[in-house]
Amino acid sequence: MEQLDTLVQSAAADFAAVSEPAKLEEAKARYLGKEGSLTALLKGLGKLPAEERKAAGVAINAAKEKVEGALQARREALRESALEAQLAAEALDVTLPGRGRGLGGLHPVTRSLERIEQLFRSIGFEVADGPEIETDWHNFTALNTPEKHPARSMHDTFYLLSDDGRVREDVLLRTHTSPVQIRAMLAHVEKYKHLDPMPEIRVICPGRVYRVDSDATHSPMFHQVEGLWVGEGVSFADLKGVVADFLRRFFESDDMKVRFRPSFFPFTEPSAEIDVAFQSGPLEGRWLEIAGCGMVHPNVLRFGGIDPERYTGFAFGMGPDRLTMLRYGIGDLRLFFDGDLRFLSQFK
Ligand code: 2U9
Repeated sequence: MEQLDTLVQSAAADFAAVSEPAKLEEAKARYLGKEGSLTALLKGLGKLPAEERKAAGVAINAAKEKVEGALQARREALRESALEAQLAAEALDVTLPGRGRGLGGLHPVTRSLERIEQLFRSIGFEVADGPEIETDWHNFTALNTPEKHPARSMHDTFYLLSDDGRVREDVLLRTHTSPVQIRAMLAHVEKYKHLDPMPEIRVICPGRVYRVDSDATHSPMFHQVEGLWVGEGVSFADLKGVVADFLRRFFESDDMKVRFRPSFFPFTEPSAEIDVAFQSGPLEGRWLEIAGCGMVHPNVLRFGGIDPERYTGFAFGMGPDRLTMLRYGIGDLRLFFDGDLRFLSQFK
């Protein structure tokens, strides 16, 4: 009997000592398994003298029941503590503040475009847009670009395909936003043909343009803003004033130097490149080419339905991608179009 009490105590202690269900089952086997000590005692009953057998059987079975009871109690205790641990691990603190969705922001080039539009609106310009798929007439012919000009080649311009898969020569992805200005002139003339003199045209055309070109400073899709001011007596002096004033306001740099260098474009005559030099900062003193401009060529005015003997106008074109790179000190144009949030989120 004493031996049985010790065995029951030892089993209870073994069960209490384990904290994993698998180990508990191993401990159980040591007492109740095929080779277990209680099982061995039960097997040995047959060898006892008949008069002892009954009492011993009762005692061993009582001990077995106690061991089984202790085992069951430990199983339940382990199951409960596992459940408690799980509940504690999965607990939600509903009083914590929400994580929120994170605020988006405007793309740096969009910010520049909005800034450019705002600055030109402040001096009486309207903002116009037009199709990105253009006709060869609006994109080249009306802009005085000769039939064999290299800009028209498939090397430089994306042409569209016809239904039978052949390259069409009359429809293309616009290579500049100039066709929007042609459309603006034609619409303006149509609208005001009964007025003499015709009201002035003052318009800027921001948007996406496409050329066959791709490296660190060229992307097959990029942005342009072109401007046009047509009226009686509009001169190159007006052009210089408007553009230089715009650039100084855009870069928030009153003392920025601006110079006009003679150049050539088919759609303007005379034509000029516009360079700027900052008086401070990392690019201090270096002349940077930033835009092109000129007096609208008489042929182009005529294509727009305007009499070049009576009206004159100036036009300019610039790349907001490049303006944005300069404004923020960005070295690689491709960062604008990769969609990498590590770059973009800096502009929020
Ligand atoms: C009409 C008449 C004239 C627009 C012009 C430029 C000069 C020019 C480039 C600057 C950098 C394009 O973005 S860029 O790659 N543009 O140099 N653009 S004059 O002249 C026009 C436009 C429309 C009807």
